Amino acid sequence: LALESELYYALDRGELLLHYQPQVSLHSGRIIGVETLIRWQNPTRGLVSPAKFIPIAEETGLIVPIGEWVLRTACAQSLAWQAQGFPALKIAVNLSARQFKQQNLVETVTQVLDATGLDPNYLELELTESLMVDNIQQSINVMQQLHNMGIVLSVDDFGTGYSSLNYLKRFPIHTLKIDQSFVCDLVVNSDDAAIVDAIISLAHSLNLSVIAEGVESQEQLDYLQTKGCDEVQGYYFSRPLPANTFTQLLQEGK
Ligand code: G
Ligand code: G
Ligand code: MN
Ligand code: NA
Repeated sequence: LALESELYYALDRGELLLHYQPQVSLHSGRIIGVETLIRWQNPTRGLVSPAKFIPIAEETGLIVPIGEWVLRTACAQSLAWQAQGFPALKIAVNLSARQFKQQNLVETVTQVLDATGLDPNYLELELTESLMVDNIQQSINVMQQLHNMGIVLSVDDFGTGYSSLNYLKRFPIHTLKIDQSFVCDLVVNSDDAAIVDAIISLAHSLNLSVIAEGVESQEQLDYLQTKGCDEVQGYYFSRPLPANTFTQLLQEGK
């Protein structure tokens, strides 16, 4: 069977699952958020990377039901952690272009929040730059509605897309996520270091919060801390984990 048709059944067959990666505040040193990352456990193919199947899901439109499942499952999981007595964490969910352009996106998100009972202030939606600048006025409109609901919006992979600083000012954005490609060689490559510095300064000048992705070493962490980066995320703290393993991580931090 082609990957595409297998993906079609994956959701029904319960082959899709979510991993969760902690986001750590550099101000408090505590876990304050979690990014939701989808995985596909296929019986014959094994673990299929989202880098491989998300583009197919986008092309076929399967991303719409899949994305809705991700959103619902992540919100429910977040609430389950709160019910277990852990401090409330913001839960970040990646939105792809196709989802963002759905006429009923705001309605879908509203329904999921109503159904799960999650406080919208704890939901963060990650958007990419290219997705936002495709139809500026429409994007601002949708983002403004989500923002008005209390949902937090962040720009994922920041610096790799079309960064128009003019648009950035007009979008109701809360956080810039520095792409991991800049963090990777931060310590050895002065260009990358300069870019990271610039993104942190830019974010703070615009009153935005900034999180660095792909942090794998103490040296990277030290650098980011010195430069005033607000949050970090990466293998240095934890890989993306299944829900039960993430629960253990929260338990250890208690
Ligand atoms: O976790 P990993 O590095 O394998 O993710 C690869 C890519 O897949 C990343 O760009 C990530 O943003 C994307 N991705 C992971 N989970 C989701 C999801 O639930 N929805 C969408 N649209 N993209 C996701
Ligand atoms: O596009 P997005 O930023 O959502 O994708 C995040 C991707 O980065 C996920 O696939 C996730 O598994 C991966 N990731 C998370 N932390 C690290 C890290 O420290 N190093 C590397 N190389 N990848 C990471
Ligand atoms: Mn992301
Ligand atoms: Na990213």
